[in-house]
Amino acid sequence: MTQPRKLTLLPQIKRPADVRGRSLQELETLAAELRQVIISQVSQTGGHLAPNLGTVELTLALFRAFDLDRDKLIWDVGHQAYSHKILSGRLERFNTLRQFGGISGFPRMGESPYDHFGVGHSSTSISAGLGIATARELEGEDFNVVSVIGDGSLTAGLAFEGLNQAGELERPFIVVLNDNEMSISTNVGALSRFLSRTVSAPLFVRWKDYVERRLKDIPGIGDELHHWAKRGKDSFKSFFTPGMLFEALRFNYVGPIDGHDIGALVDTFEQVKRIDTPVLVHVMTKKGKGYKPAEINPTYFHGVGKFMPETGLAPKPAPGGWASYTDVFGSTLCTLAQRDEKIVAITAAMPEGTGTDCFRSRFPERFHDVGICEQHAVTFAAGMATRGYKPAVSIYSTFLQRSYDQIVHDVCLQNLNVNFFLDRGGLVGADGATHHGAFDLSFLRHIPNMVLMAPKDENELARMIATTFAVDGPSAVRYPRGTGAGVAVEPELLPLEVGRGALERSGPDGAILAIGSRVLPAVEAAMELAEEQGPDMAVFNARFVKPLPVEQILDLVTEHKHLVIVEENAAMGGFSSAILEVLADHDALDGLHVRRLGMPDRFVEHGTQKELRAMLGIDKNGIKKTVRDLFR
Ligand SMILES: Cc1ncc(C[n+]2csc(CCOP(=O)(O)OP(=O)(O)O)c2C)c(N)n1
Repeated sequence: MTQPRKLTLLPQIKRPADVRGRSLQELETLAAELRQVIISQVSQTGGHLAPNLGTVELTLALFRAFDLDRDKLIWDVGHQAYSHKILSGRLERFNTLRQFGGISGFPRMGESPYDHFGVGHSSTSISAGLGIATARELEGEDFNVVSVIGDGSLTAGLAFEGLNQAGELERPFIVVLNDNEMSISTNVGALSRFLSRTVSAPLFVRWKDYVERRLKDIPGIGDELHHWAKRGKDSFKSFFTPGMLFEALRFNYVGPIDGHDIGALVDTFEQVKRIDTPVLVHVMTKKGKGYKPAEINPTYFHGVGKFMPETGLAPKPAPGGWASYTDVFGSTLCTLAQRDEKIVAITAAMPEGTGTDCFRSRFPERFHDVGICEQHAVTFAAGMATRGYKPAVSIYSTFLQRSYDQIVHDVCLQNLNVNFFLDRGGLVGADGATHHGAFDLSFLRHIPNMVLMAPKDENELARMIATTFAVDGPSAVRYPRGTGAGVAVEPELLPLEVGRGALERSGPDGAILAIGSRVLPAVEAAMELAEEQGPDMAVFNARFVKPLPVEQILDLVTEHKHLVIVEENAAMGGFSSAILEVLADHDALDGLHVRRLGMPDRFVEHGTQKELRAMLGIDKNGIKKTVRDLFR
């Protein structure tokens, strides 16, 4: 990257209207300045880089062609909307991106009047946009609705459900397909092959150019024929291009258009906003555009931590850094799959994020990336399980929310041996409210047949993974984002006894009952309290949220009347609720003094995991404070 230049035009853009009327040259300058700001900011704080570099020109063209004080622009996932944020009055706050108290990494209603729909999870823009367009008709209003969606996000059923309804309703509605042939990794599936094959087919491109040129050359009638051929181009194209698919869904198809040619984009949007039926504009972009390291490795730079802008390299890791939970999961799964050929791995477009990329390399024939299709992933796994396979379904906690009915109806009701691995259980940090894994303990624990676990460290995670395959039925392990305590994984990978926890520490005054990522902070809290002559607390690691270690818990409360229960999940309906239910059912609540620590009944915003845990009082200091308060 060249030395940062002083921004000239960008600071003049205080609102979307300031982009309207700008010349092509000014738009090119704005594109360069946007890229400079985005690269510089993301290099300092981390964030989504490659998707945002790919949408700079697209965003400028949309802001130039549409009147965003009237028209509604809806982004999908929202991980490509940094230019949108900057151009809609957030340049000055952009240095607070994804930080505690700062602006979100995704569009958020409430953050700006130009964010018309909050996002973070994929494939919602078409349904949301169509809803807005439908409300517009009912109110007799007049504005354009533009939904932008990526080719990866288009693989989800939800996107097609939206297209299906839009085509039938025949309302004015513009969908922009931002096609970079990538999801986080290379996009997968037949649709993706269809989009890229037909667009780039050299035969089609040459044939189209040839026909157009020859028609023009015919003396006398050439121009007219050319005009008619152009008019018929949509139907002509539909035999060869993705237009075929979208026109079958009753969309007018326009494209493919070079998504980095601002002039062509502006012209196209100026035309399509006059069409009063659904239109799909197919735009080809390059992920990471304009920053070589991101163009070369768009998967790494999809969502990236701090890096050095000159080289794209990450700063040197601190010495002694240990493996992440994701890595432990990936390598343990591979070890177990080596021993048992019935184990297969399934991911929904996130091989790298879930750590299943190593499984992909070692057992390619047993690895399935199904696209951003969490619902399908679960029912697909259920189908494999009916034939004796042992699927490992690895999906971030927050995205598994999409699959609730499939887990209940297709897996648990039939008691199938499907094993769920929920990375990012609990607070995820900078991605914020849309991405925290706040609810998994609550939404999995009440489903019959499910076995549900959360590890305190890396070795316990590895043993829990082994336990899932030893259990003949559905099971789930949820584990946090990031690294653990640096505990070595024992090679035996012995399964745990189902429904049994472990007493981590004895203490006469009371008990802290903890699960997963909160066990070790609870132990530290108890040790420090004892050293400080405070209450001397036992710490019980439940390991299983379902089945709960009922006998052990009942034994604990015969000895201890002061309890603190702590989890990194919504306190409502989670681990502590489960314990209170058991105590009530056994008439064991009498004389107990209980405090529950967990995530509150409100959405938690972004910040570092450390900041958020401290804010919620579920870190070591928060646990100590609650224990002390309990004895006041
Ligand atoms: C339901 C859901 N599953 C998974 C993700 C994680 N995710 C974020 S962006 C992304 C890829 C999106 O691909 P595409 O729409 O083509 O956008 P691109 O990043 O290529 O610009 C994925 C899988 C998500 N945000 N939501």
